[in-house]
Amino acid sequence: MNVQNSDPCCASDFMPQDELRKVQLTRLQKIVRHAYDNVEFFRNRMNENGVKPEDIKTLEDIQKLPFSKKIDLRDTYPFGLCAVPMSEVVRLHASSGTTGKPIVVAYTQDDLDVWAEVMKRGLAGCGLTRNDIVQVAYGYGLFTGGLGAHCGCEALGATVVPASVGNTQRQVMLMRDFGVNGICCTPSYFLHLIEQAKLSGIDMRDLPIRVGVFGAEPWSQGMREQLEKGAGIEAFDIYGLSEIIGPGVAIECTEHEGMHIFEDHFYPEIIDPDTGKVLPDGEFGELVLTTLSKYAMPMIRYRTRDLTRIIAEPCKCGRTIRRIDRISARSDDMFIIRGVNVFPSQIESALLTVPGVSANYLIILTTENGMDNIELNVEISPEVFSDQVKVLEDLQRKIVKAVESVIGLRIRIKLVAPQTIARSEGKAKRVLDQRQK
Ligand code: DLL
Repeated sequence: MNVQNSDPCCASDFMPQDELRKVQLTRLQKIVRHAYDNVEFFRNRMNENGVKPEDIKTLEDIQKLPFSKKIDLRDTYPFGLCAVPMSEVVRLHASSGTTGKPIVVAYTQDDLDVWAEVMKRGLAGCGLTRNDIVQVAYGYGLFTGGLGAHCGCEALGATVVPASVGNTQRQVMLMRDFGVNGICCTPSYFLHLIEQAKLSGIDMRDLPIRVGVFGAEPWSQGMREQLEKGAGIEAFDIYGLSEIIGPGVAIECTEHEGMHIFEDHFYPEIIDPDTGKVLPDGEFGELVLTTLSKYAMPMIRYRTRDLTRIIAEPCKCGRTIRRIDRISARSDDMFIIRGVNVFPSQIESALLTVPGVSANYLIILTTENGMDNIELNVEISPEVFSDQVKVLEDLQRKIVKAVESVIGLRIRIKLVAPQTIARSEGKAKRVLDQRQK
């Protein structure tokens, strides 16, 4: 049975736009009132900006509200942004963060139901059904990836294999022995699974797996091709962040032309990251999200730091909810080398246009004679590695050229032996910053 047609919760994906806008406005007014009445931080910020919940009369009025940022979650650690008594909170998650304290997020049972609903709608849109067996290889625990995907699979009625991360050989064995059809994990971890399977004599293309739901980190079109070809699957991009709910804020459909954002629960805006000005649909900028139906920890105009654009044109799949483009980068991932702004994701997309190169790479930043320097370490396949020097030099030259054409800088490339760059089980570490601060 087709879940999209039979399930009323998936019908929200196809709601007429004017109806959707009405739902959004009602929910926005309610959540702004809830945040104002119950969270001192939001009340103070709104008072400082001279705006009250009753000033939200149209969706455009959202622009009167102040932004919130990650630092606000840090400053109010752990429960300062909670809008309900702890007796209503049934789950906590946390995002590790690279420095200092983690940020904590809380959910009521209704919030968890919304999360499971959006994940279910998303997985159904990837063509998964209750007849599928889905392995969840995102980390379970404080990270939202594992449990978020897990509850979505259960809501869909699929059979979940809660493998979590790690023990790669066992993951491959489970995939083979259980006849797994779908997998949820980071794209870099799936690449690792394909490699490990190959080392133990298993070709993933021979297994029943047909759908991969990959997210939690940026990944390029080149990476998609490697995953799809390497495992004989269809790969779907899924986006989300702990502060908003976890995975399931937006996800691709089978058209693969951007990710449908579950607008009835998360209200998107794109702003110019420097001025804070709201940009029209279609223009690239920073994604700002407002949770419309999350009550334990509502987020009002949360600046995600993720760079993308809204695609408002109707999708061929018939869903009326708008799309966001692939997350091209996080504004705080950017580094400046010799005066040029560079994003790791630009390097990945350039690198993977070169045939014979794997998506295992590491960008190393150092300081040489007081100047910032960049070196790209690229792992190559065993066949290429044993080739003549001339072949390797040729490959190196091609990479230099491909990267230069995208970032405008000639950078040093080092080809390294197979299996020498550390694999990650969760989000891949693409940049090693050894610069003297
Ligand atoms: O990574 C939630 C998640 C889990 C999403 C599993 C998808 C799948 P955080 O640890 O809070 O939550 O990290 C959120 O990861 O702001 C983006 O910068 C990045 N990110 C998440 N999904 C994508 C994606 C989870 N599909 C941060 N493409 C976000 C690019 C992504 N970046």
